[in-house]
Amino acid sequence: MPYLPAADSVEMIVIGLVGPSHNYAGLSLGNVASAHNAGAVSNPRAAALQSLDLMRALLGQGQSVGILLPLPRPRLDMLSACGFTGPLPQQLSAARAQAPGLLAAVWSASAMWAANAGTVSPAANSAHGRVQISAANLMSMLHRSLEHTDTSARLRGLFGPGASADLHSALPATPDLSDEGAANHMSLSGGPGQRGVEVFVYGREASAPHEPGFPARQSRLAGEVIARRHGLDPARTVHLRQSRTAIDAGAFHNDVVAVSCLDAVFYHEDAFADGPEATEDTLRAAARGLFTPQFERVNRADVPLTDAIRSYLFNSQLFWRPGAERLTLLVPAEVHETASTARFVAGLPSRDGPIGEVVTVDVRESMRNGGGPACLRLRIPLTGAERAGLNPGMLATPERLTALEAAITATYRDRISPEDLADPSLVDDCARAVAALEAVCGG
Ligand code: SUG
Repeated sequence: MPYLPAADSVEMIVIGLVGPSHNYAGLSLGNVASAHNAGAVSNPRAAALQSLDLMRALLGQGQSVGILLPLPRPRLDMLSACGFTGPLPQQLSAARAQAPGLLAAVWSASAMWAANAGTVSPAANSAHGRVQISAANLMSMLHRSLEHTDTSARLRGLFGPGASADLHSALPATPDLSDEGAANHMSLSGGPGQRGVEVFVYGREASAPHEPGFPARQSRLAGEVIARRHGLDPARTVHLRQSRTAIDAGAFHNDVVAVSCLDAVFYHEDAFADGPEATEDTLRAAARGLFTPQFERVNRADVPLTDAIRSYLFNSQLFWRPGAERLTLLVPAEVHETASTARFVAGLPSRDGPIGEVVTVDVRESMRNGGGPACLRLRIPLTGAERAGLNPGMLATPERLTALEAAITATYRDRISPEDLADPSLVDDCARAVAALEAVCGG
């Protein structure tokens, strides 16, 4: 049976367009790819063109695609606030000599990972009767904590003046309220736009002593606060803890080991602290009377956790093509380069599960920073009327993507090395590139 959308609901997939300062600074402790590629030379032009290819692939699958433009970088105001003042060349070279991590943070193009832009609750789940979006404070990493003000402005631009969603600002930036957005959130339902269950995934309790191992970024309290603010029904809201095993293996976000769409959860058996049986029971109980969740659970005997994290099997996009009976999994090309995950996806459509089709994309530049297809997107469920109110310039069409491609080819550099972050001419180049993109999309 195909899924039945309520109120002509469609899911808009907002894709982060990689910015012109994309680089490999190794800023994210606990993110294995970020650490591994620290200091490598990036190719921002190739990275941005890969985001356009991702958008084209989704359009080709009948999806509605929104564009999240890159943020202006570097944040020179932040350098000044940290005492690096004076003429630009001096400001940059002093920061490079005295605080290279801070310099890299103000240049980071990390806003490309739209899954961390915020947490989205469908209108059907909210007592407020409108789509709810809370910007994420991303306070656990300095470079990411600089995103939410500008990202919020981009989201307001997407919705336009008569916004059909409630856009909430980020929670106060304190460890007890550390929030990573949709990367640690799953929204389950029996069909697009239908009332469902929201799952917040946390790595630690607020104010608990720091555990040894990689940082647990999300606090439980942050999920509880967002659920309350979004007007969610506590009986249909679940808080799950990430397993320490998954975090220490490199699952710095839950979406590295689990992804969901509609009634389906595709996940690794080591993802959650409660273990797979109890986790599935919890989700079934929360969904009772609304829908029956389907689970595509991957056992470590078939795919060891290290292979899942190296290949980013679960950081795939899982979506529904209108009219289809089963879901489509859009995987990063790296999935085919690890034997266990290649074998698993080859056999996936013939399993009797919720996923009927696998398609592949190349987002290698983002992957080398630890950002796969699921990281690059934020899903926003909207009715047809809500979608009609969006700023049309921010919606992907073949023509707009062609215009963006021309702007990227004309303005983006094709290499950035760590030394380039002290180059004043890169400041101008990046400003020109972002302005060219804004001109295509109307700001
Ligand atoms: O926060 N990488 C990002 C990757 C975010 C992926 N998003 C999701 N899982 N939804 C992060 O760790 C790397 C930056 C650097 O190495 O320069 C970085 O920020």
